[in-house]
Amino acid sequence: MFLPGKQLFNYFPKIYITNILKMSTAKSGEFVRRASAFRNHITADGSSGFKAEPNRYHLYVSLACPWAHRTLIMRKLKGLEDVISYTVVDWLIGPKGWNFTDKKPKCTLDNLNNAQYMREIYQKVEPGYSGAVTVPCLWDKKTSTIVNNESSEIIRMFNSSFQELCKTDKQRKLDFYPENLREEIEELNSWIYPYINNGVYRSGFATTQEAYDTAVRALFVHLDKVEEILSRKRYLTGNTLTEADIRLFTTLVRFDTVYVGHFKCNKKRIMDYPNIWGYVRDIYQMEGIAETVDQEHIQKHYQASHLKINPLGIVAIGPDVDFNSPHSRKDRT
Ligand SMILES: N[C@@H](CCC(=O)N[C@@H](CS)C(=O)NCC(=O)O)C(=O)O
Repeated sequence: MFLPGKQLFNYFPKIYITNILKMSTAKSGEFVRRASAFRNHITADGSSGFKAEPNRYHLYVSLACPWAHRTLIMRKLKGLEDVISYTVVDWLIGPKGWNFTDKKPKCTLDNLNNAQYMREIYQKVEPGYSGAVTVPCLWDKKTSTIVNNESSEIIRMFNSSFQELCKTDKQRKLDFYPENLREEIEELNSWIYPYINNGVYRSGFATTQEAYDTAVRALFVHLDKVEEILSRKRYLTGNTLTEADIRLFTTLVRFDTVYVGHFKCNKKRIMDYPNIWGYVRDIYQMEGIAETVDQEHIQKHYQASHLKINPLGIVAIGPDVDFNSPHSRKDRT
């Protein structure tokens, strides 16, 4: 069955495609991501109104989502598993957006707010809220509000505001945004975010050939740039992992299994870049990382939820990617 243009809209209930359409507003067919609405900060001393305290904050995440994945990785690396709890949404975005279920592996009901849909949580905080209902979403159990729903800010808070609460001394000392590398990290983020992290979405959600061509070409120009950097360094800034690597990793680990096919990012696979491919396995095999990666949620979410670009919602079988295969990057500086 082929359902072009209007027919597609008639065949599938409109609601299924509103999430994507809401984000894709530019006339040129270019995908535009909406800004996150909640931007408060947790601080160690509580001067912001949100003090870093054990068992006070809760994350709502999707295991499929690369932005939410960043927060789970930072939580793990900093040893905050007993400090920050989390709930995993259904991997399928249905008619009313993210929902909760306990009928699918690793998905959980919302035992905190007893919501059926994620949007209820946003609307509880802001009645009539009509902005983007996204994950990750950092919830404050003490004041019953959303602290922040912007992953780049949540990972910075986890990195530096919870120092007294990290599980081990070693984890407390880990700094993924160190003073001496900040300028370099910001420079990396400034092109990795638009051209790679968001670039895969800009390719996949483009609604004109021109918008797709522009996005996908820029994506591969910048992957080439990453490949060159990683031919010289173990991680993006040298021999230590930083937030720039965490932010890039969550896109790379989804690339061959989903973005190549579903988002038409198929000029090359990550496996075709020797240095990037080694780097992905290097990070994947670090302690605690593999358990944050769920390819079932990743593959099913994208392909079954984005019916505008995959109208029948059929989830592709592969490919088989062995993230545990040996890499030889340990001796790099
Ligand atoms: N800027 C946000 C983006 C988060 C985001 O877009 N999350 C997606 C999942 S990958 C989402 O929740 N989308 C919900 C929807 O499209 O309705 C961040 O980095 O935290």
